[in-house]
Formats: sequence, C-alpha cells, structure tokens
Amino acid sequence: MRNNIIAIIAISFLTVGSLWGIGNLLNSDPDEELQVEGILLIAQRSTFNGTNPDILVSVDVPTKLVVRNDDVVTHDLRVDEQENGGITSINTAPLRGGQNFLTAIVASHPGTYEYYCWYHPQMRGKIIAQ
Ligand SMILES: [Cu+2]
Repeated sequence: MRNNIIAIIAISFLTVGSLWGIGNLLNSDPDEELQVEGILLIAQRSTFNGTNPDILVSVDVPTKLVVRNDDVVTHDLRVDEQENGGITSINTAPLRGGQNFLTAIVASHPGTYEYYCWYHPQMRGKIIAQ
C-alpha cells in the first residue's frame, strides 16, 4: 500500500514535470532562439473564428494549435490521416463549452488539407502547407 502511494506520487511528478516542460517549449520567450507561433481556433456559433479561416503552415515546422470551444454545444476538431502521410492527424475529442485543447499542426508534404468538426459538416476549413 505504502509503495503504491509512493509510486503514484512519483508518476504524478513525472507527468506534471513533462507537461511543464512541454508548456515551456510552446510558450518560449521571444528572446530565445526557439520561437513557436500559435494558432487559436475558437468554436462559436458553429464556426471556427466566425469564418473557418485558411491556416497557412510551413512544411516540417510544427505549428502550435489551440482549439477552444466557447459555444453552448459540443464541438471537436479533426484532421484526417492522409494516404501520403502529408500531415499528422488531429482529433481533439469532444470539447464542451469552455474546454481547450492544445495540439500542433505538423505537415511533412506541401498540400492542402482539411480541418473540420465531426458534429457540424459546415465547420470546415483548409490547412495549406507550403
Ligand atoms: Cu462543431
């Protein structure tokens, strides 16, 4: 029992530590060499950012993506796996109002890909990788 508690505490520290590390990586100081620009998509009134905007990314440069649901209904955001492996798939899982999801857009081949909400077919836009 006691060993289990110690193990749980150790695992908790490892988890928090790695999350903290990732957070620091993504929120790096602009003065540091590594700069990460981010994209914020807010689901509201069944659109992303009102216009389902095109998202421009550079090939092989991971782009931080935060998806936030500020709506009263559930949304998600998905990018499907491509046959050519051109972009890493994304699935935020269902987000209720007020929930955020942090991920990254990672394209390895130039092309136009689609992001969409599984619940609302009209909520879809393009990711253009160059
Ligand atoms: Cu939706």
